[in-house]
Amino acid sequence: MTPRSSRKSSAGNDAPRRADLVIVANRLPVDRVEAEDGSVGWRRSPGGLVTAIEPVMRQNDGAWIGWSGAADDELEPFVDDGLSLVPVTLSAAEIEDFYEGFSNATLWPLYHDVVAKPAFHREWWDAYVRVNRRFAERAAEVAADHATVWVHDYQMQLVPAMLRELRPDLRIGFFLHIPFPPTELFQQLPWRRQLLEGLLGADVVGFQRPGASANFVRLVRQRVGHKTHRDRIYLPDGRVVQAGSFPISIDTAQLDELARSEAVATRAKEIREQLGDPRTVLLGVDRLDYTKGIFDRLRAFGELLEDGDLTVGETVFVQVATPSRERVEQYRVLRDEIDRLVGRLNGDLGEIGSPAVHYMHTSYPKDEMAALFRAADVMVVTPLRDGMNLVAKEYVACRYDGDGALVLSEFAGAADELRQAYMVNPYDINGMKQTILAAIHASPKDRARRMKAMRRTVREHDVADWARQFLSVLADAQPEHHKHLRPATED
Ligand code: GDG
Repeated sequence: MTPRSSRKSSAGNDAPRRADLVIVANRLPVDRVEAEDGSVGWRRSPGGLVTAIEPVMRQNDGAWIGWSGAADDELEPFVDDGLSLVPVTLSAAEIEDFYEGFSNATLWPLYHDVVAKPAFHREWWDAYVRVNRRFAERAAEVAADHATVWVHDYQMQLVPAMLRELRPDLRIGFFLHIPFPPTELFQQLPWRRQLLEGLLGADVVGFQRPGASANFVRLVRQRVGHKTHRDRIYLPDGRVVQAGSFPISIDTAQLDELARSEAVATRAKEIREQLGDPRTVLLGVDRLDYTKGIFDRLRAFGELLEDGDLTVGETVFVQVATPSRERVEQYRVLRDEIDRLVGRLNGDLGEIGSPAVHYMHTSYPKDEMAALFRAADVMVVTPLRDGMNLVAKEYVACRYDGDGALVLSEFAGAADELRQAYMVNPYDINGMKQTILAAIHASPKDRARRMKAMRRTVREHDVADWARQFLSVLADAQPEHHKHLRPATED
């Protein structure tokens, strides 16, 4: 991947001023890049979160607190392209216990319907508490009086309460990017009460879907014993915590523009040629994660070929699986399983020059992704459980031509909004096979009608809109002693 922009950091010289808006997330929004001359710079990581929050950060002297991604990185706060970044150091042992352990081998599977078995280890929990406290202390130092702090995701669930204890003057919001499980599953956690109390330090606790928000409120009532009314929680000290759903989105206009570019159009055409000009291109794009349903989706496709409903060469499946969490055991096992399945499908069903599945275990730049989206007749997004799934929305944003069909799991948050997709239950292989066939054989008119409606949805609700909505609900929370953020100005 070529760096989109790489700038030298100004470490040390530009310690951030105390900020009126502080973002707390596990990772900083930049990756370290080393130039050929050995000098170190930073490249903005791709991703909607930073794009969405950047304007309001700039308007409010915002600061972003997060980990650099490397072990034992002792970095001073620095300014990168006008954004104040405040690194938090993690030791190699903390990466193992807090990040790979409690975050990704306990919480991640538990919050995704236990599609893999969560592991519970007390030393992982201890590291989670320790690291959350470090983030909270950093936020307490950086936030100006009465500032707004927006805490993100499952790695940081104790930060709101820890921060409130240190700085009761702050307005604190929390947003969970992944699902929040039903009470029956959450109860398994030996530290269930501590996590709920951690979240209750926030004024607003946001989720992707209304069901997740309802799960949280119910759990607080049952486990912590607080009074609740609809999506409000009444704490004994008089504070009110507001829960709610804020479905995240993408930078629709930016993707639409990229997809329309000459370079992407040319590349999309080239991709189809390289695939042997098949009649139908099916595409999957996912982090290589067991929640994404890659295995069952490829199995369904293999059976369609075996049954004779589809023909190798005429129909191809392109699966991009971005490497992810490779040091976590369950991810290594999954990689082997997919490798074996793809090998079997291509060995049994492929022909010389025409493999059944084109499997790429790699990550691509944004413009290559846009070209793949444009080249694909059917996008297959079949997670077993997913907070939202941005890939589904990105596919829609790239199809300005009004063509293309989206096959979408009803267990992805995106299913609430992209209702005109071809919906599947990813556990039902026969149902998935039928729906994939229906998407392939749909009339251009039907595809265009569905795509038009879905495009309207992602145009009307983009990531900037998501950030605005969350921050405006947060701004209305407990107004009496808080400072108001300045809205982002349009430029
Ligand atoms: C979590 C939640 C929620 C993937 N491969 C490449 C690449 N990507 C980009 C996609 C998309 C993003 O990564 C993945 O986002 P998803 O939403 O699909 O999934 P998670 O990573 O699991 O994200 C999820 C999300 O947080 C936001 O709240 O929707 O439910 O699990 O943007 O395009 N981008 C590039 N090359 C790749 O190879 N450039």
